[in-house]
Amino acid sequence: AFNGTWKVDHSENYDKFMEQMGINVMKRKLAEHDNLKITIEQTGNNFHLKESSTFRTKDIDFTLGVQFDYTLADGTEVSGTWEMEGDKMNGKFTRKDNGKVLITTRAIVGGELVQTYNYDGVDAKRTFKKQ
Ligand code: MYR
Repeated sequence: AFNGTWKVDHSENYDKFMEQMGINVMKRKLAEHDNLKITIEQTGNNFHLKESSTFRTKDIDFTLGVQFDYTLADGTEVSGTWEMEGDKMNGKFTRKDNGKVLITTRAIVGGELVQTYNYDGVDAKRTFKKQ
C-alpha cells in the first residue's frame, strides 16, 4: 500500500516542529519548500526508499523491527526502528546528540500518505500525494 512515489503537498505545524528540533529560521524557511519526494518499495519486511528534496537525494534501506542509523536533512543523526501496526508504520528514533526521541508514523489516508512527527511535545504532519 505504501509502494509508489509520494510528493509532499502540504504540512501542518512543521515549522514549530523544526523549531523544537533546534533548526534555525533560515533552514526552516528553506525546508518549508523542500519539495520532498519519497519513493517507497516494500518487499515483505524490507523497505527501500529514495528520498529527494531541494536539500539532497538519498537512498535508505531498512527492515521492520531492525534498528538503523539515519541522518536528517539538517545533519542531525538518529538511530531507531520502523514497525508495522496494522496498516500503519510506527517509527521511533533517538537523537544521537541529546538522547531525545522523535516519534513518526506513516499511514495511507484516502489515497494520500500522511506522515506525523512528534518531538519533545510538538506534533506536526505532512501529507503526500501519489505521483
Ligand atoms: C525514512 O523512513 O524516511 C527514514 C527514517 C526516518 C527517520 C525519522 C524521520 C523524521 C524526519 C523529520 C525531519 C525534520 C527535520 C528536522
